[in-house]
Amino acid sequence: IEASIPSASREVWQKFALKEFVDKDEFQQEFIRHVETTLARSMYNCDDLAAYQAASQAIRDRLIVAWNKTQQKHTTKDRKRVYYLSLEFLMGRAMDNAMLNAGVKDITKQGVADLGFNIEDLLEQEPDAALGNGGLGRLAACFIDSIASTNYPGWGYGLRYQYGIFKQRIVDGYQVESPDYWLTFSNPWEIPRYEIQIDIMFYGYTRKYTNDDGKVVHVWEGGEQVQAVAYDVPVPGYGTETTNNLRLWASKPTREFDFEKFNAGDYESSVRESEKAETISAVLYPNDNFYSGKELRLKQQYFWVAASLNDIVRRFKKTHRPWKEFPDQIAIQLNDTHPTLAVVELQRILIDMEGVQWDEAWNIVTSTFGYTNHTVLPEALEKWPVPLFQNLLPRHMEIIYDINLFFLQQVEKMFPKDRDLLSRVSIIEESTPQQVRMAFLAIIGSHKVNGVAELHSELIKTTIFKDFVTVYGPDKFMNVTNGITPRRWLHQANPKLADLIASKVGSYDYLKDLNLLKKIEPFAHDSKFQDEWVAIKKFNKARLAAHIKQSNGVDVDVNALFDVQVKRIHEYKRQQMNIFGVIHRYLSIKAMTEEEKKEVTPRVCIFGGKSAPGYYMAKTIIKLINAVSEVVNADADVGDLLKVVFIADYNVSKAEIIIPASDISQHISTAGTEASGTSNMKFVLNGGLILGTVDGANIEITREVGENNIFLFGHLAESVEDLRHKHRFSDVPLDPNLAKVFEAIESGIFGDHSIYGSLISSVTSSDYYLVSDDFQSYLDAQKLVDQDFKNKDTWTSRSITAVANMGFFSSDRAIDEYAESIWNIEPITLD
Ligand code: GL4
Repeated sequence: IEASIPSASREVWQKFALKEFVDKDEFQQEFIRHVETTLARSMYNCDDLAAYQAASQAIRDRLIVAWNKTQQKHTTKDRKRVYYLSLEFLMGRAMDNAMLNAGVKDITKQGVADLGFNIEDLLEQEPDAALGNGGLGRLAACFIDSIASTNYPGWGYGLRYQYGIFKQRIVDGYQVESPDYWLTFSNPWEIPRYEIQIDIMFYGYTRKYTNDDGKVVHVWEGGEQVQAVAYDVPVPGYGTETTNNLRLWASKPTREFDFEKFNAGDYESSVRESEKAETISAVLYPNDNFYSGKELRLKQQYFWVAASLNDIVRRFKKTHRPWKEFPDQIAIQLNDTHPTLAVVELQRILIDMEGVQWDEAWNIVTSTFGYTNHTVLPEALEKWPVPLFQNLLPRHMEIIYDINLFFLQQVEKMFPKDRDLLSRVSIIEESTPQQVRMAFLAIIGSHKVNGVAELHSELIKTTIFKDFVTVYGPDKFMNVTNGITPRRWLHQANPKLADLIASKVGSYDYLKDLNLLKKIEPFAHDSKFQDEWVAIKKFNKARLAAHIKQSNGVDVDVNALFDVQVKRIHEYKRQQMNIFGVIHRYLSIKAMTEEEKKEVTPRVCIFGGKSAPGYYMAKTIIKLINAVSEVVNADADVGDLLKVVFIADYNVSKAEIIIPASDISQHISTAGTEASGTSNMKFVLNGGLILGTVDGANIEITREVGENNIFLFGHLAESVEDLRHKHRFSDVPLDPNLAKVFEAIESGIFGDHSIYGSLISSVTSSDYYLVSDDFQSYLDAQKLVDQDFKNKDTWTSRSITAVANMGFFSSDRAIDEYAESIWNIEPITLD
């Protein structure tokens, strides 16, 4: 929109330009203004919810001022930007993060206190923005925090789901889902951009004709139309003015109403048709590491990708640069294969709409995109049936056939007559029906492909993408180990520990340069420092204990070892092994004399996590955990020696309470299955030690913190295939301790054992996840944990040493690596 104010009038604008509040008085003035005008309330009817809303409005206004400055600066600097395309942004709450990053928490806290409110109560009013499933979505949230905090010009693009990940309740031990309608009280953290509306088309047909210049022109027309409306969420960097943008798209009916139907007197159905448009962005698919080929999901993907690219291209065209400079101005990162259609959409825009020649266009496309792979699990790899694809996106299907043809010609030239290779690398899988392999399309359409931890990046080169290493050589494939933002996962979640660390580092600079944590290592054996460290852990455990009391009605002893496994429930993550281990512990305690019991390290085993609604085995695991919990917690023979708790509805806000309270956390996936894991990093950063397998980022954590400060067990990734092969051809030799656990379950002590039949037989018949193979090694590692926890001083020094060496796992480091080796962008500082 060209609506710039003439210079003569600008003085008035500048005179009254909004400023960010800098002290308590200014905050309070803004707060009251919002109570009285935005909310139309007063001091006579301002409850916590209203106070939360007014405070967030005040803080939001402040962010918008910084946001405007940032966007103006980035536009005038006119340098290369990155766009992070992710179908999931698991943001959690915004208010505390905004205050801390903008450095106004103390002002706000005091400000609301004077007005009769407690900041903690206000923070509790905010619903989580839960627009993601698990690690992949939370990684995107950490990454945009880091992009802003390190002053890179970058935007996130996602979908504004009206329903985030479902809410989980436990009824009779089972998971029950209910919708997460998070926008009930409106969302103060978003700015609707009703003026940014983009038409998106589906279905229809294609045709081609030869124009006056003799050129063949392809057109796509006649389909269903919907509109994309932008909602902007400001993303404030920590300790910097840089405030970037997260643009989320919502679907709306087009203004093009079906007048034909309307005039024919069918008013109702013409309205109904247009209302269907809204369902596109209505709900997040609740699967993690699992592909389910629903047409609406593909519609979501295209809707979001087409809106985002239209926006990016429109911005580029305003600079009047030639197309070949597109990749000098723009980098686009594909968070998994979900946005892979962007490759095809950009090629379509260039060749069909902008008249760029195929080869030049394809060069631009591949120089623009980078693709991050987040899983090797076969059931997670996206493949769309050609008939479905063709029907929804006919022109894109044609372009994919062409991309594939040119690619296969190139392969054929390099490896003549290798028909097998051609069929293995083809974007089209020759099954019935044929399928579009999205990961292959993403590789072919990008200049770099990365995995998310060292082992995972090696595995993609030697397994699922092996043939592409043959074709492109190894340099196209690289590793960028994941990271986490220390702002949310230390400063916000564990303020007392953050303060203690700052007292030794000398400042809070370590929150921007996490390697400075090294400075606390000399205090690992300092008894005063240790005492403070332990007191903070105890405080955090008490905070969690209070939560557990409130939600589960269970009393837990803060002196017990808190053993935590919180993450999506999945067979590959092996919560079943954990609960089998808990049963083994329970049986052992039951068999002890009173004298022997005195030697036991008391434990609280804490579980949390959601199962995909259709994942039967994961739901059975949740039921077993709850069944065991009921029996164990009520058993007077056991008392405080063992408690088992399943915390319902695990989400970002609960993670902020749970993670700082752990002594041990479990990251026990079958080796080679967990691409990285990121909660492992969060737990260690908060002074918890890990019990884990040699998998994902556990390996690099071990390298950084030292083998003495982590409990590793289990078979290595390299032996997994052999073991699975053996299981296929002979009986699984059942671990004797596991056999006892199964006997106990089958005896009915945890209720109707028939419920767990399939869970047990998955181990006894094929044991794909090697639960039995790893069980003894797991129990041994647990025994070591029990012993070591008794030696408090050593435990504490290990905890301090581990934290001191976690600098590498800042998402700032990960973002610097992406910026340098994939995006080729540089930071822009505001002044
Ligand atoms: C995941 C991986 O499972 C997880 O290990 C990784 O940490 C995360 C972010 O890279 O991505 N892949 C999928 S799919 N969901 C995930 O959480």
